[in-house]
Amino acid sequence: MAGRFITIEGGEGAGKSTAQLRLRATLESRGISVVCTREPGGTPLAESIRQTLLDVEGEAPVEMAELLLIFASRAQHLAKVIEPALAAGKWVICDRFTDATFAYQGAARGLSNELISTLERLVQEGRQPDAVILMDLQPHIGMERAKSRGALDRFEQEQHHFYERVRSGYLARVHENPARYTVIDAEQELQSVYNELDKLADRWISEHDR
Ligand code: T5A
Repeated sequence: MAGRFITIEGGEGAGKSTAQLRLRATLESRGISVVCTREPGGTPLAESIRQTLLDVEGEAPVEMAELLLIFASRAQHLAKVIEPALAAGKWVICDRFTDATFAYQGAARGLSNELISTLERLVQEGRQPDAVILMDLQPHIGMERAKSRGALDRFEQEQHHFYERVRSGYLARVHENPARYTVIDAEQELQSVYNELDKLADRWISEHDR
């Protein structure tokens, strides 16, 4: 049976990695083989691109270079990790994917959706997530969480309005295609978030078994 491709999205410190760990534990406890990965990153080459993108010391890429680096890392990640895992029947849970590109490079940096869609078609060749979870919260709450963890990366040093545009960009995508997304209120206490994730995992498993 083919695998399932699930992506987790949201602003800085929204709880994506925490949600990924919970989903993994829940799915594995039901006997599902899970691969957890992230973007940018997921392979040695893609992780080195991630380093370049997040580095606060080096030369900052211009918007177009940033976009192309993200899609270069995505091409590598798809070919080396995501597609082989899905072909082997595994469930792939990816911390961020192309919705992040529309939110960050599109809505926040101002590059056009048309340009991003063109690269999406070229690089992904039709591959889309089977489900997207959006961890939604007010940006200042996410930034407080991110700051409490230590040094901030290049994206975490943007101004407040940048994160507001990221959030609006995500919510606009949900509005355009609600069936694709499950929006989770990421301001809730962690146990409530876990309860929602567990219910979601149950639903996916029953859909998959049909
Ligand atoms: N990027 C990425 C683009 O610009 N374009 C793209 O196409 C892609 C793919 C790095 C950057 O890359 C950019 C955007 C990003 O800035 P990243 O490392 O995935 O991507 O981004 P971050 O958001 O910085 O990841 P974080 O690891 O900081 O945040 P998470 O994973 O959302 O949050 P998490 O789970 O680590 O939680 C943060 C803290 O909050 C606590 C956790 O315990 C942790 O301490 N927490 C909660 N506390 C209270 N209540 C809750 N409900 C909580 N949930 C979590």
